[in-house]
Amino acid sequence: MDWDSFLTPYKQAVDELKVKLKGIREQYQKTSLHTPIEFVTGRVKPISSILNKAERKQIPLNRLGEMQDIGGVRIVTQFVEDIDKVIDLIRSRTDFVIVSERDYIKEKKPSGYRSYHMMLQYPVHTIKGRENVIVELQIRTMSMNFWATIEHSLRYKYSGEIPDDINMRLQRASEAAFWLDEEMSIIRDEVQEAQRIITAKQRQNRG
Ligand code: 0O2
Repeated sequence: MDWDSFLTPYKQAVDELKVKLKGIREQYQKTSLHTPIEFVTGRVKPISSILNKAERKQIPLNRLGEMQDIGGVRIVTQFVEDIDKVIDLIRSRTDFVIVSERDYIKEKKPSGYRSYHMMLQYPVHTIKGRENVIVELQIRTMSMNFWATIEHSLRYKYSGEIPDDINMRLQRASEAAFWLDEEMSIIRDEVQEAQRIITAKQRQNRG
């Protein structure tokens, strides 16, 4: 298996998408608008993880292109409402095709995992010509990301067999993360409302 030539288009796709998505954030930062993108990360799945997953999902090596998260990009937002804004921004793009979407926020995974996933078919131009690769875009809040990052490293530590008591605590932590997202949105709405009242009063006093 020539891993280098197999993974090169994925690396290019991830790198290009990161630049483009960070560009959106920078454009927002130049305005007075709230930026729906807090930060962007991306990675190409390590070969050992590709092989593990291929074995788990019984994908033969000559069909690895079917694995949809070899290239992965993540957008992390401050608020849950920002996720819808980001989804709209992604849907309006013409430089890639959205192949499928999975809403693990409306329906969280049994583990407690919440995130919005979009599978993008992204064209890269290599010296061998144009090639379409699938990149998994994950969109989640900072709170969802906090939970998923810790749960992911625990799952790795316990080789996928997380003890029942830890699993239960992770479920509770997932509910706490959900509550935190809701609370932060309410606080933001109240601050914005207070700001509107203050601005309106200032205008009245001036006029
Ligand atoms: P990595 O590279 O280590 O992040 P499935 O078999 O249904 O669980 P599938 O069909 O491959 O997974 O697709 P799905 O559900 O979109 O999951 C792909 C990626 O989503 C995972 O990659 C994780 O990054 C994330 N994810 C999905 N479920 C969970 C979860 O319960 N907890 C956490 N922390 N992340 C999750 P990998 O395979 O873990 O690889």
